[in-house]
Amino acid sequence: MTKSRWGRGSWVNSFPSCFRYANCTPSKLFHIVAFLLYSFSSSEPKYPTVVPFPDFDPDKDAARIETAIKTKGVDEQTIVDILTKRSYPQRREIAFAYEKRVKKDMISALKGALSGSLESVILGLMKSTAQFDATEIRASMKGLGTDEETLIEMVCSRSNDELMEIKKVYKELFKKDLAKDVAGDTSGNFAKLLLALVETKRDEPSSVVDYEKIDQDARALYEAGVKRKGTDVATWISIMSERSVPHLQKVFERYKSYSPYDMKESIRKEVKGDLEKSFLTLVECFENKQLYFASRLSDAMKSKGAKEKVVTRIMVSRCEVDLMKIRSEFKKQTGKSLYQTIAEHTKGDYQRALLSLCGGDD
Ligand SMILES: [Ca+2]
Repeated sequence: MTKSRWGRGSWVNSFPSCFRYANCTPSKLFHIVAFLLYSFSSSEPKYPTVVPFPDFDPDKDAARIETAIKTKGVDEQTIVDILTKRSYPQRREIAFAYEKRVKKDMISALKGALSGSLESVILGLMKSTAQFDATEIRASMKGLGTDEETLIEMVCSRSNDELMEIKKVYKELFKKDLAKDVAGDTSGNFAKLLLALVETKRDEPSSVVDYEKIDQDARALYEAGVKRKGTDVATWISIMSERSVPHLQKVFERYKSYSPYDMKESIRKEVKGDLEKSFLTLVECFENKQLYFASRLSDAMKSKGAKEKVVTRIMVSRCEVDLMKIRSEFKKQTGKSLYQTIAEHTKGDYQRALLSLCGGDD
């Protein structure tokens, strides 16, 4: 078998030579390679609002943050302006430069200098997306009781690739197994559904459309739910946790030729409580994930006193993933831009941070 032109070996070997002529410093080259590897590491295309800062100088940024933290009353603006406009790898480099310079951990220093919702945003940004997600999931289960709303959002909206990364990071950070923690904190069919998702058995999207399987799955979903007395939840769980997203989109279309109710209406009729919310979140995300996040943001900001936790979580976790697309869904859905809505419903340095992550008005 011949090795593909884009095989790992040839790619890595040929890469430096093509840049040797472009007057590339080793550090610049490192950034280019890191960025390319980062971009290729996920199968899903990215639509970030936070991108690498072009004239990046970690030492200069670290020095400005040091001064901002030392300033009487803390210069929050400078901290916000720097950290919301750097990519995650750049923020890590700033933290490294800061520690080299100040001989103190930058995250602890930020923790001491900031408070409230602003602190949550900035400390959230100092984690990678997977670390942030894992930490949010952990927090939703820690202590007495469970924050099911958060748990459902996190587990049901994340792709298979994201969940695989979250599981890995969860183990690294907390020395615990995500599946075991979910099993210990939930029960019944709700637990079974979340566990099936955490098992990450979803098929990769295929270039071949299998119409027979689409029809079979649509009929199976109907026969397990609307057609029979009670609900065969196990069948719903296995189809919704194992099939690829493009396949499921076609299944839900086909479903309408069997059932007088579409999939979401069927879910509302058949199941209740956290199980209902989980299935609805799944179907909404299969259909249009960015619209789901846009609606969550809109609801959270409409509610009195803005549910800052939800707003922070979505803005921080999606700004380097798909926030640009969420912005356009938000505008389509509500008629108002996300930027304007944030400006109306939040205030102070927290608002400044969110607007900066939002990246612009639409
Ligand atoms: Ca039924």
